[in-house]
Amino acid sequence: MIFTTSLLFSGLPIFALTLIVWIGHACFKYHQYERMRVQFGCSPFKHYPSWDRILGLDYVYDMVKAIKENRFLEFQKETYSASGAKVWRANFLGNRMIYSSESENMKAVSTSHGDCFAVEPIRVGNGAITPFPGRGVSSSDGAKWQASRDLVKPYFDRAGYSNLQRLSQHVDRLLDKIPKDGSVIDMQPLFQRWFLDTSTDFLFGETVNSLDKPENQWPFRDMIAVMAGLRLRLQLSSFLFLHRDPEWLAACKRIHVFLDTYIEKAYKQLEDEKNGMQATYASGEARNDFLWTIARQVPDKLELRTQLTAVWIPSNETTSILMSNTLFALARHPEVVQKLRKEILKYGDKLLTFEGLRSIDYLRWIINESHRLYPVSLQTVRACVKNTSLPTGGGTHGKAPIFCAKGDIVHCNRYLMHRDPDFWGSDAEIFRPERWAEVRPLWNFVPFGGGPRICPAHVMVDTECSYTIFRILQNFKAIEPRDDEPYTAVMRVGPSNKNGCKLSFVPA
Ligand code: HEM
Ligand SMILES: *[C@@H]1O[C@H](CO)[C@@H](O)[C@H](O)[C@H]1NC(C)=O
Ligand SMILES: *[C@@H]1O[C@H](CO)[C@@H](O)[C@H](O)[C@H]1NC(C)=O
Ligand SMILES: *[C@H]1O[C@H](CO)[C@@H](O)[C@H](O)[C@H]1NC(C)=O
Repeated sequence: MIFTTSLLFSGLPIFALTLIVWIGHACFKYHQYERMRVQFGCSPFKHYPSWDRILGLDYVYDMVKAIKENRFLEFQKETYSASGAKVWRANFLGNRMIYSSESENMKAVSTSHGDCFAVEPIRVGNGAITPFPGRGVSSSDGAKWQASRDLVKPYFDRAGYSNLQRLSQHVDRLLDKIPKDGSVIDMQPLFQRWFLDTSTDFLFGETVNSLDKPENQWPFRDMIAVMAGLRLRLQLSSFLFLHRDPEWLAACKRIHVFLDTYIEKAYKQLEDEKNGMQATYASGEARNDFLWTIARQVPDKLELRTQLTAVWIPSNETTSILMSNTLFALARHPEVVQKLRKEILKYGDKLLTFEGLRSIDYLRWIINESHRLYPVSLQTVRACVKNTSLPTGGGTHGKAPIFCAKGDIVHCNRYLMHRDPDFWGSDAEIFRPERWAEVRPLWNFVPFGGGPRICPAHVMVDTECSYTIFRILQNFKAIEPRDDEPYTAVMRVGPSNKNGCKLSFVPA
């Protein structure tokens, strides 16, 4: 007892000294921050009303709780209304986080102020996605990013317009799996298998055909583990070193082995090509998949695997979720289905082409409306790498420029922007494709981001989605919802519906 008390007393001065130094340091940093803010001509802006302003533990706790309870989207809404602003900041484990649902800030981060922001510090710098993808197009900045972007761009520019022929066989298989007797089917897992099949076909030149052979779904299950791990790792940010996850590493390893099989085959075919043997698919058609397009420019196997994963990772849980959400909404709006079916029947049996699909306005409105209400990617997140300002969010009216310091992490929230009644009107929460007849939202609607880092797959995604919806409604005249649950987002890397998409179909 005497021992501990004396220890306590002898420890006290050191504790007090540490505290004083620490408080002094915090004051100094605050002072510097304020000085820079004024220098940049910026106004103060709101702080999230948390009681722990040092580590933000109450905020962290609330966020983790919301994710666990599948209330992350509601949490986003609540935090914005709690701070009473469209732009605010919070302390998250010692990092200053800026949250914005203003389109002007989204635009600045993505375009004009782009060089003040980076993704590497949040995706690679802290080890969040190493040992997974290394530095490819979605995880690098500067010259490395530009080189990777140049490497992958030509494929996507072409694929958006030209893959319908190959897409059709996957959609045929999907249509086969939809019951014709009206029995209930959950479309979400079916779309996931469909997407795994199309994306392995387009990216690696060979489909895993999981629609016919569900046991081939394992990369999909490993990817779920990888993505779920990733989300946690991204959230943990600077505390990542505390987190060890052998399961996650094992899933990463299996995915690597999976990719290496394709890579080795591509290298082998490149060798054969030198000897005059053209690389073809089983059908006899010349190879033109993503891997094949980039393999000849990337002779290093590790680098090639990195470039592949950096494209494969952001593709995960995207197109499939977009399609599932679209059908979820369609099933609940029979009048929209009937109107769309009229357009589809009007198109008739003509060969379905990219231009043909683009000519059906109502189909495009529906897909935009689905992107708007259920954005597959919730936010654009960037680390600030150079002191700068953002155009709006400060001052008494929340419209003055705000200061963004090096090290701050900016979150531009798409979900709230897409449902902002100030822009979309009082029916912002309602699925109403007709609104696209008038509205021209520019930066208020950015499902794929914008500027130089816009999703390179955006044309391909919308083509695949319109094609598939077209084919489904060509074959079925009505879609009925078969569960009463509301859309409940569960978070992996993006949100997907916890209850899936249970429907029944009426054949045409
Ligand atoms: C519904 C489908 C999809 C949506 C909504 C979507 C959305 C996005 C968004 C918002 C970004 C970030 C843009 C930014 O940081 O400003 C992005 C980046 C990216 N997406 Fe997609 N995406 C989808 C599907 C895909 C698919 C299928 C692929 C690949 C096959 C893909 C590949 C990429 C890549 C490689 C990047 C990184 C680009 C860069 O940093 O330069 N995406 N996507
Ligand atoms: C950036 O702003 C911080 C204040 O947050 C300041 O301490 C630092 O000196 C500034 N850096 C530059 C290069 O001006
Ligand atoms: C759908 O949204 C995109 C932006 O992603 C826009 O360019 C396009 O005009 C919209 N389509 C229609 C038919 O309004
Ligand atoms: C990726 O993993 C997700 C689960 O998060 C799964 O739904 C999807 O099929 C996978 N897709 C690809 C192309 O790997």
